[in-house]
Amino acid sequence: MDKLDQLVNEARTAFAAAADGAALEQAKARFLGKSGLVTEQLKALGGLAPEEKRERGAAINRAKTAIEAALEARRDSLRAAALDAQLAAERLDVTLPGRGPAPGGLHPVSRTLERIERLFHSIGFVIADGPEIETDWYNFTALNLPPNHPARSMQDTFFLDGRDEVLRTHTSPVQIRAMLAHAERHRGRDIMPDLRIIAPGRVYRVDSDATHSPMFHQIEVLWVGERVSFADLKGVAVDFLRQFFETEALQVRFRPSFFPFTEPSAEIDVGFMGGALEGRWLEIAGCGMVHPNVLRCGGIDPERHTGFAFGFGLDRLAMLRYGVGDLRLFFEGDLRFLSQFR
Ligand code: 2U9
Repeated sequence: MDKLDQLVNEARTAFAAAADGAALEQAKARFLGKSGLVTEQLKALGGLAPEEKRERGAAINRAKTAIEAALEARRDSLRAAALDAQLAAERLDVTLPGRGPAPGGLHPVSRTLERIERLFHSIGFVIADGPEIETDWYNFTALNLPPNHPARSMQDTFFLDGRDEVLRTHTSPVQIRAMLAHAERHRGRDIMPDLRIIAPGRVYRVDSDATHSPMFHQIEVLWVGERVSFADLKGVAVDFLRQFFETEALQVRFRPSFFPFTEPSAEIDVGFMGGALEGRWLEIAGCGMVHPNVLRCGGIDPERHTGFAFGFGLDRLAMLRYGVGDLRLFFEGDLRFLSQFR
């Protein structure tokens, strides 16, 4: 075989062996580059006679054209292979159904709150709210916790730097505000209608573990009127708890306790008959008759009116209702947890 034919064959083989663009460009340099094999042939023309030089030159140019054609063909086939690979990798099944927006749902604590609000609304209670940043007076003093009173340390408080304000540690200040507004509305009249409110909302305490969060939700229930008694408190609380847990078989007990804002005071425990919690008493709420000092701070005459109050943690009720063991799950925003409540 002629030397030039051999060169063309070698180039074809080298181009075919190049697996990608970079390898192909290297092979090209070996044949067509400045010091490549074809250029070497052209340089060797110098020593030939004119007639021979023309013939040899034409033959080298034919060989060069053939090598260039082989190079272009290989470039095309590598480009086509790369495109095929990309198309295979990015393959789309356009017949698949679309993803669409994920359906949302109410947070389990919100669902529990809505349920409780409906229950109390059905027996004539109105929902009240107020600020989460409270003055020391509304959060403590008006609730029978004067400055330097030892019971103030029962609640670990977030104080606001350099101000006479705190993040409210309970929703009780809402009730003080509601009593003051109610008393003002009916001032000078012979009769003050009963005040029946529930105060749900966020409260804050320096506390954090599986059953305590620095922010949690409380609901407090208040009924003020003439001759409101502990028997009314028991009736409303027991009725509410049986409706909430959807069982008439729920046992409820009142254990004497102490709170500065109520006198007498009690803890409310519930006992389940049947189910996973059978045989256990769970502390569920605190309660009592509103302390006369507290009524007075709310503008209500304790000689004429009495009231009961009870308070409980909304998150704790939601945990019991949905069987959630760690309070922190409610506040982490993890959709794997939350989507179970849709
Ligand atoms: C006014 C007067 C009295 C509300 C009450 C409790 C007892 C109580 C806790 C239960 C669990 C708070 O969420 S918790 O940590 N609450 O023990 N709450 S009596 O008494 C009031 C409220 C407002 C004007």
